[in-house]
Amino acid sequence: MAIKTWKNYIDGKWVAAQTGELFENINPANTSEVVGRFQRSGPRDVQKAVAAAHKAKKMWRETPAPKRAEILYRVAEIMVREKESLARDMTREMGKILAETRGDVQEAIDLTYFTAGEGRRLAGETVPSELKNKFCMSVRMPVGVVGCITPWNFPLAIPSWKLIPALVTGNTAVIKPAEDTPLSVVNFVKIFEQAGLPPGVLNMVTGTGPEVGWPMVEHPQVDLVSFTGSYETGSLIAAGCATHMKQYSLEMGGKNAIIVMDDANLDLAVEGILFGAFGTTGQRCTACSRVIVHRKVQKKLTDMLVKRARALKVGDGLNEKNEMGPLINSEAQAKVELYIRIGKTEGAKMLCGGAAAKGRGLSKGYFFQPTVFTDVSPKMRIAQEEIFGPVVSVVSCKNLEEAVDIVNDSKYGLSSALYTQDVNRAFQAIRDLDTGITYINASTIGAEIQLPFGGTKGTGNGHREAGTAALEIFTEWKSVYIDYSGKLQKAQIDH
Ligand code: UN1
Repeated sequence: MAIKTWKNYIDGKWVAAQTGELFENINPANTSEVVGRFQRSGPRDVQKAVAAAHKAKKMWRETPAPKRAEILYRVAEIMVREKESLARDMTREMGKILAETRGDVQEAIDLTYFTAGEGRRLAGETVPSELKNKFCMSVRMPVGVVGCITPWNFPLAIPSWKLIPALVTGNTAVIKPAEDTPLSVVNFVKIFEQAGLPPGVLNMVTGTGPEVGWPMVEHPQVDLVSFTGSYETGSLIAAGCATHMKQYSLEMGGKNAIIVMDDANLDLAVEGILFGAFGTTGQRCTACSRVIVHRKVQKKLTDMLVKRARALKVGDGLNEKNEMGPLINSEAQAKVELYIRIGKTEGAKMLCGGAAAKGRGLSKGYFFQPTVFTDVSPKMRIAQEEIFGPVVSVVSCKNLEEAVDIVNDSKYGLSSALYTQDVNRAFQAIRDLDTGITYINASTIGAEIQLPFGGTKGTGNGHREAGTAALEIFTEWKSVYIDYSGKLQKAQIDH
């Protein structure tokens, strides 16, 4: 099959990068397959895209929000129709199994239907004035041009978390997809085009962080940068945005934990740990990478877990029989291998996994065995640092208070979970776990789009995506005072 070359999307046209350079998108399950060629763009392409977004700003913010939303509803409808091919392209470019890529597309569909509803809400407040014959209200205004920098682990869902609320609230946007998953964003952009989004409202520039992402951060006409990715890149972006005094929202790492108490339904807990630790090959910001288990049930739980982890079918995500796909690329594999060595050196006990997965059909991909470490102490690096691979560390605890302290002893605060039958303990944990998301008797993953998504501490900068919380990122409040008294009235001073 001929390898396709994809272009950038600027001002409603598909255009080649000014650099004249391309990069290849490789299937991580079969590295001899090139999924497509994409523009390796540079700062001049970013300039063109931002200029188009800037030019479209006035027209788009003056388009009534319900009309903007109508286009987005069409986007959702097209995604419903194309769900299967979107999922297949996604599995080819990033490896997660089809069940999960279908879920990723579904998350984008749900988010789009839900958030497009804001077109007829976008509620502000009306409040009384302290003065006679004066009317007060607040309304939401767009921020301007939004620069979106998106990751490869949720190639469609996360771009939708940014683009849909940005566009329904009247912003225009430039998106830079992760180098590992540009095809899913190209597919998304084609859907916006088909749905009738006017030129310039959404622009896409593919390429690397330093060559495309950074020029977006530095560009004076980008008013807001919305980023999901690593803590290290996030702090660079924060510093860049601070220097240029622009707004930013960051969604970064996690070191998410599942607590299993001695009264827990262990079968259910094991299901949750498997889904959390090995779903998406552990490459989610919400992945379960620590299990904090009550010492009374530690042996039983780890035995059950290891048995199931060993039995997981690793392989190409396009084959529906497989339960876990490959890692994203060779750097990811090297990083996971490094943490396996670190865990061993630190004295943790590896119960299964720890190496590349071998076997029929696995030689050409970045497949890795599901790995379980036990006898992990909370301060070990494997219990503190984000690994982003199929590795879970089991730490024992003597009671819930200690478990909560261990969970909270982390620079991140994205997601946490507790398995218990005791409603009192559950509520205590909900109060005390310092994370943006807490699950009771469910895994650390499985966020729904109508609720805020994000975390505390090093996971973000205080913002939340999805739900109605996303509006706080993508709009500016404007307070409006209408004085119909016919005279000069002074607040406070007239008191
Ligand atoms: C992420 O981990 O990067 O709850 C996003 C979940 C998904 C979203 C995760 N719905 O795991």
